[in-house]
Amino acid sequence: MIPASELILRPDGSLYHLALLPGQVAETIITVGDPERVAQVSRRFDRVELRVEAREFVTHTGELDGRRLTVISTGIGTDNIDIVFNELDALFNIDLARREIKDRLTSLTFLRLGTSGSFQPDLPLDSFLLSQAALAMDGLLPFYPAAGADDSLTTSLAGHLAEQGVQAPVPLRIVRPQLPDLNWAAVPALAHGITLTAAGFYAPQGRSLRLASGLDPALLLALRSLRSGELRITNIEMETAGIYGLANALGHRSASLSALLANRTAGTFSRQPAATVERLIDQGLFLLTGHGVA
Ligand code: R1P
Ligand code: URA
Repeated sequence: MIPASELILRPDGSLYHLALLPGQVAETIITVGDPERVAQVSRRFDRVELRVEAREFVTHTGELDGRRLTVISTGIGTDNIDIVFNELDALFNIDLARREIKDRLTSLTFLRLGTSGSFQPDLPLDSFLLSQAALAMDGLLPFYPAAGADDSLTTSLAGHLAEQGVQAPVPLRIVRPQLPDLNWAAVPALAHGITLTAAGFYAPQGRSLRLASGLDPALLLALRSLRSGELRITNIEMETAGIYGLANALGHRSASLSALLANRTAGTFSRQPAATVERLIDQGLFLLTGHGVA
């Protein structure tokens, strides 16, 4: 039996942070960072059956073209991914009344629709990218031994950094997800790559405003020049490694689709971020349901 201090429930039996009850969430879940993006997604549903809001976690469940979908905001960062993924998994795979892990586990499908900064000069602003893998530079995954790592990619990264004579500020590992079986080829000009997940937006991504970033520019250059077959580090954001690691550990499928709003090599930012995010939502829903145009 899982004690009350570990699996915390509200008086109505819902989960402590997400305020959700079993049955309220679909097996296909879209995660977004920005709570306002939840309604932007669910506005496209044919009907919405549930709206719940708790802190930065806004959840809408509904249906589009006969497919039940949930969209939930995680807020920013992998610390929130820890909460969202554990509590969503508990909704399906723990008997909350008996506080016991169920015998039959449900495998969920996650699709992150988020924004990101391009890490390579040839990836244009306002284009879309599928994360084939994620490089964790945040700090969550060491707490989850079951998150695993892609040993070959992680070893080639370590070798590359050693060759360049640079060191990372935290231990680095690359995780590869079980991608959902979706028709990725239908998304026009979709780039693929390894997504770097950082512990913050400013110094941890190499940005300096009034405070100089302690991220070694030589490390950034070395990360940018890593090549492993077709793969390279393409973009930087704040959730994907947590999503991929926790989804793997819990037995779920996950994919992270990013709109590249900043180009960190050119120092530029999208002139149409809102329109680009709307297009990203259309693409995500097209992938999951076939609804709309790619
Ligand atoms: C930073 O501005 C936020 O934007 C990105 C980052 O991962 C971080 O959460 O994603 P979202 O647009 O989904 O929030
Ligand atoms: N989100 C990030 O985390 N970084 C960027 O540069 C853009 C969006």
